[in-house]
Amino acid sequence: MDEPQIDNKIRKRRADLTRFLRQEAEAQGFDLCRITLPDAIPEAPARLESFLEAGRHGTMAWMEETKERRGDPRALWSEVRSIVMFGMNYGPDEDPRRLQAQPEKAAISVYARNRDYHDVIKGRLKEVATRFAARAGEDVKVFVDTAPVMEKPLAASAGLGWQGKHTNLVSRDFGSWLFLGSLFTTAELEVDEAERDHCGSCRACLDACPTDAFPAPYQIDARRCISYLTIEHKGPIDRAIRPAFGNRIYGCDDCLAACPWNKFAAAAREMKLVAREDLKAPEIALFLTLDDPTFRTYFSGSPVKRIGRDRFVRNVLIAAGNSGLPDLAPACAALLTDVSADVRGMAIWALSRLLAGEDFMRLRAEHLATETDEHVRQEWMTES
Ligand code: B12
Repeated sequence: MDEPQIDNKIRKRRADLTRFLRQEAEAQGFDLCRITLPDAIPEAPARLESFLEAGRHGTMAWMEETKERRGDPRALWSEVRSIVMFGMNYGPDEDPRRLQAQPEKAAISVYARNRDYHDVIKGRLKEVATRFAARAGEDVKVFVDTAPVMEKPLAASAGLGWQGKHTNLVSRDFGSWLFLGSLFTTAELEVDEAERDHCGSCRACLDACPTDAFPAPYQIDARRCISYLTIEHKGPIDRAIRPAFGNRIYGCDDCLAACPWNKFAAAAREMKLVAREDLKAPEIALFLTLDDPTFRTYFSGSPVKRIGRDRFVRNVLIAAGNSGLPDLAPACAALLTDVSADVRGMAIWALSRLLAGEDFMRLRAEHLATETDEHVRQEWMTES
């Protein structure tokens, strides 16, 4: 065969494999599937480095530990030749911010209202990967969220959308409600074009953040993000920021929900990731009574289960404290003797906001003398 014939053969194989891949992605229910190259995000390592240097990752030490691999897909897998990025729309039925007007309810962010999306997406990606590997005779690896892969810049370079000012990927068709996943392969595929930024002068997401977590457009300080504080952060939460949580007990959707591009998500949506009815607007009162076994049963298969009962109840107590509902006080008081210091500490804070001064002081007189944890003692002392 002469040179042009070889070129044609290679081009045809690339086109065939790419078409096959897109068909498989569609069959598995992915809304977007586009391809980029491993060297397509040259600016990402330096941006990741400055994020880490500023300490904006908080206690997520794994981000620092994996930064070389995270910043460069070839450092993660040297043989990778193409990266396929997948997007799945999870747009909600209604604006999740509406729940904020109901102080007796607890707000769980939209992505966590059903099965763990890691499991859902990984299962589907594995299906695509198995069929693709068999067809192409090439190696593949699939990643969702937890691997050291910078999914957002890669998705932007593949043209799924662009990184919005809230730093997440925004799509013209699905707005800000997209989960991402990736397939790395040794196969050569047809590469797609990057999408350009369509945020313009809009700053709705930045202004919507209840805790001012964006030091600048396109940059986040995770340490101030309610998503980080309720999910990733262990231990006590800074007192000054607690009131801004409102009734958000797991994650936060405000920056996503404010995005004007979401109007297309509603139009494009098929009901794929349906929320569990009992997680759409659950009662704070119910969650205050969860012990470890009931928590595990209630959140079986849900991403919420990952944070464990103690951190979860800590978050629920913040919502109780913010509710202004004295009816919740007895359930909070029952947690003053909880085995978890985080729970006891936050129960004190909630009660300081729900009870009259003298009632609070009575509880303090009852519990402070026997309290041994330094943080919890501080909670009692600060409220005096
Ligand atoms: C760590 C992490 C978090 C942290 C930190 C968030 C963050 N923005 O990094 C916390 C716990 C706060 C978090 C929260 C959430 N997360 Co999260 N998270 C991740 C994770 C594991 C890594 C992200 C990362 O690498 N961060 C490091 C920083 C440095 O990277 P970056 O955000 O891309 O930073 C870029 C910008 O700063 C940018 N930049 C800097 N300067 C400038 C200037 C210009 C002009 C431009 C254009 C860009 C730019 O360059 C950097 C590199 O690209 C990814 C999964 C993954 N493996 O990628 C999911 C992921 C980003 N999370 C996701 C989701 C859904 C959420 C939440 C919505 C969950 C919720 N409802 O509570 C919130 C959203 C909060 C927010 N606004 O980001 C999705 C986002 C999907 C999407 N459409 O983009 C991902 C991709 C998971 C997934 N597989 O679907 N998350």
